[in-house]
Amino acid sequence: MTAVDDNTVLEQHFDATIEHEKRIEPRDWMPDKYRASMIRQIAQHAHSEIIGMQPEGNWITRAPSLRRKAILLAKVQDEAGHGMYLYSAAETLGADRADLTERLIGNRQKYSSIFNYPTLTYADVGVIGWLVDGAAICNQVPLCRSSYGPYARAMVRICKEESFHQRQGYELLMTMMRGTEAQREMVQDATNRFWWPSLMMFGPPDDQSPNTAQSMAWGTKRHTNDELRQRFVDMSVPQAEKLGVTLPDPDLRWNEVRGHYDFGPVDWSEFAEVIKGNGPCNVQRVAHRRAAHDEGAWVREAALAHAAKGRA
Ligand code: BYC
Repeated sequence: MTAVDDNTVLEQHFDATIEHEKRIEPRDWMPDKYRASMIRQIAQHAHSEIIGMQPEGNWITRAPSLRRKAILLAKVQDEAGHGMYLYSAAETLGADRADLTERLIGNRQKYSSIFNYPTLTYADVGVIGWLVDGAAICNQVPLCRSSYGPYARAMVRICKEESFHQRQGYELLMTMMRGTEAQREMVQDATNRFWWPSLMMFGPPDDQSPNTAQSMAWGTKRHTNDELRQRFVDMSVPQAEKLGVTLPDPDLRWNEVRGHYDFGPVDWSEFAEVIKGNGPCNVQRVAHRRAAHDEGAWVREAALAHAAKGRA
């Protein structure tokens, strides 16, 4: 058999695996483009978890009570854990973790746009739990069925923890809404600031999403960006009503015919600016990550020296 025949057989086996909804595992042959796309998707997700520690971490030292501080510390640590599983999942594809970090701090790989917005009050911690973790769950639960095995399995645990995060955010907001007028205003203000950026988390509209069609064909994406955005809006409206906050969209209304909520236009020019690096906090987020990486150099050196000594 020639090399060309070999490749055809491998490709047919890969296609059949995808068609039968079976998993691709690290030892399996996969097309180079599938490998590259999975590294891209997993790295962007891992970077989001790591950069996502910053906006909430900003409030750890100023949490309003010991209980809230313990909860927030645990949540931020969970995000670090998610980042670690995801970098490990990327390594199963041959990616190098140090190289991925270099790409993040060199602005050569993306992380979620949502983390480029500032957290101005403690209500932001609650709204991030409610809306940002809520959007993440909406996006990531279907990814538990990703065709790439290690990513799908990592997603199961991550989604369980994200669900818990979402509940803690909602509980914090419920408590604030039962508090003073000033606290209710803080919750409304945080909702106003985070609503539209949360809708942007799902990515560009389907007709402007270069990766969706191929990722759906490979089973590395199970729904389109617009489908998931709609699902999130439908899920959030009753939650906002129960909470007693108004979502900042005058066009939001139930559409009997579609069986979904209609909503107003997302400002895609703002999204484009944020992913280009021009959001309110992009520079600060990457600089902070770069400084932490530099300051941790001695720890990496010590760990490597210890490992080398163990082998000697
Ligand atoms: N921000 O063709 P498209 C979390 C990029 S939650 C920045 O639609 P795709 C957390 C996209 O990467 C957030 N960039 O892409 C939650 C692509 O650029 P590249 C992380 C975005 O891959 C709470 C280009 O735009 N979750 O971590 O089909 C607390 C065109 O887009 C964004 C995940 O990453 C955005 N919002 O779909 C703590 C889940 N949207 O890569 C942490 C896994 C799009 O070609 N990822 N882009 O340079 C996914 O599901 C998909 O990758 C996306 C994008 C839905 C994000």
